Amino acid sequence: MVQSAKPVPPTWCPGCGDFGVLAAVKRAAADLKIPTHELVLVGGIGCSGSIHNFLEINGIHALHGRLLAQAVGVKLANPSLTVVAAGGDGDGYAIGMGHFMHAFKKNASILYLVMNNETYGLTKGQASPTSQIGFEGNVEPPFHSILTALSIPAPNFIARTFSGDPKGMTAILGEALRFNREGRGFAFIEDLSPCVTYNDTYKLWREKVLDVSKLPGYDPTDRKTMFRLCLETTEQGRIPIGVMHRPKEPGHDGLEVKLVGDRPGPVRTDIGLAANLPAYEKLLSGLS
Ligand SMILES: Cc1ncc(C[n+]2csc(CCOP(=O)(O)OP(=O)(O)O)c2C)c(N)n1
Ligand code: SF4
Ligand SMILES: [Mg+2]
Repeated sequence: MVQSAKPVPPTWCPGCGDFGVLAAVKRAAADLKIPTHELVLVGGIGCSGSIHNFLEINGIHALHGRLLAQAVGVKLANPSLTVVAAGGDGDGYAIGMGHFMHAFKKNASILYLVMNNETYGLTKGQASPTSQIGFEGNVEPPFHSILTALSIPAPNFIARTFSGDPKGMTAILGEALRFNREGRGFAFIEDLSPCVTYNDTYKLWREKVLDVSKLPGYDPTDRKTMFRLCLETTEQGRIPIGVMHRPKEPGHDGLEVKLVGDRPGPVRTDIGLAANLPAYEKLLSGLS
């Protein structure tokens, strides 16, 4: 019998924005009727990265900043799984930055969910790559994941959500998971998820978030327009949220399609001697 892992109660501080993400993942997966044992969540290192422990699914606690490599590996091994990588802004945009950039290019059909609280929550509130100038002595301008994502010319699904808007978040998460399950490639969602203990931004973010779909000229199939809208709203001191890129092309561009093709993936492949001996002998005869 195929089984999912048993969840434990969340260990997060009461009010942590990550609770909103947990609820949205549960709702979106239920709406899409994804069997729990077919949903795999690869968690990063950080408060956010423990999310898989609180869900009745199968999960892996990855190395810090290496969750994308592991999530892509799971998808390649068994393309029939729905795979979500979930972690923090420190995990994804500091130690994991190299993997972050290449994930858009590789375009495997997995969802990368970053819970951005503009701090290293688990290690007690130090500045992270998305921290504002002045936070805990930070002197660097914050990293903008959406502008970076939009600058990479690959047919990815790109969005930003806010834990203070659970309905909007659930809808976008559902769309991203559908995109993955149709084998259309990589989906990236940055959720603005306040850390109530070390950087309580709920009130500020509620005032600043701006749903880009309400702006004149909004067109998520047009990368240039969306880059301009995001840049302009950010320069005006607002925080753009919503779907930022929804590729026009219906194609199958995922990495597993390129590498695994029509085969079922190593997990479902017969690796026994009898099934593979003829191919092995053919290979050897070609070498003589
Ligand atoms: C290789 C390595 N370096 C550093 C750490 C220490 N460390 C644990 S979590 C973390 C950052 C957590 O911040 P973030 O990814 O934003 O997650 P959050 O706790 O805010 O959800 C760091 C630096 C580690 N566990 N492993
Ligand atoms: S320290 Fe911050 S990020 Fe971590 S559980 Fe508490 S509120 Fe959430
Ligand atoms: Mg963080």
